[in-house]
Amino acid sequence: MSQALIVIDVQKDFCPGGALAVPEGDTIVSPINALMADAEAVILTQDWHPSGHSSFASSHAGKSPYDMVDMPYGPQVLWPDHCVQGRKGARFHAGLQVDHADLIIRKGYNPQIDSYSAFFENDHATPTGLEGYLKSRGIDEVLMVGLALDFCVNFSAVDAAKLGFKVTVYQDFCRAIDLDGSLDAALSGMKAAGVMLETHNG
Ligand code: VGL
Ligand code: ZN
Repeated sequence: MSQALIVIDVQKDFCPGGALAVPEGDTIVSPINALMADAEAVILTQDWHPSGHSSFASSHAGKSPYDMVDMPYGPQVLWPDHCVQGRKGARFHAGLQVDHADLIIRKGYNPQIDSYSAFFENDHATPTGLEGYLKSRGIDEVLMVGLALDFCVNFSAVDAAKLGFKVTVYQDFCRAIDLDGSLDAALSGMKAAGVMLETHNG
């Protein structure tokens, strides 16, 4: 079996001081660096939205961050503007050793649709290309870490399991946003999908 480490969205805007800060998001950077140093294959994802993206509350009159809206592809949380293409907040955390990466996959660049998952946009149909990349490299097993556990890690892990990959998430190498019970829902959804939730240092 060939395994890839997929590091989800360890970007400035998801760390303390960022536009959509995940509590303690920066504490996972050093442990992830150590994990990357020993991995067979390393893929980083980068949330990468055009300004005025439809997932931003600022793009919807009268709406505030964390309100819900109905999009053609289903319900969508509205976020503060974050990870805008080319801006500082979209950069990887400065301590992340990006030189370890074989591939950096960007997502969320389509103005009309959000993309939490590293594999599909939020319509669950438009592929990012990552499935083909992994399969053509002969990778059948993925280990996922990063931000945020209840959104992008969750969607990526569930999609990977549905696509037939063996999936492990190291929970202690992730941090969550935890919006209205989203963390508990994500943990049970991942378990139901066959994702193995593990603690690496525990
Ligand atoms: C994410 C909300 C919006 C994430 C990305 O990386 O979990 N969450 N965009
Ligand atoms: Zn985003």
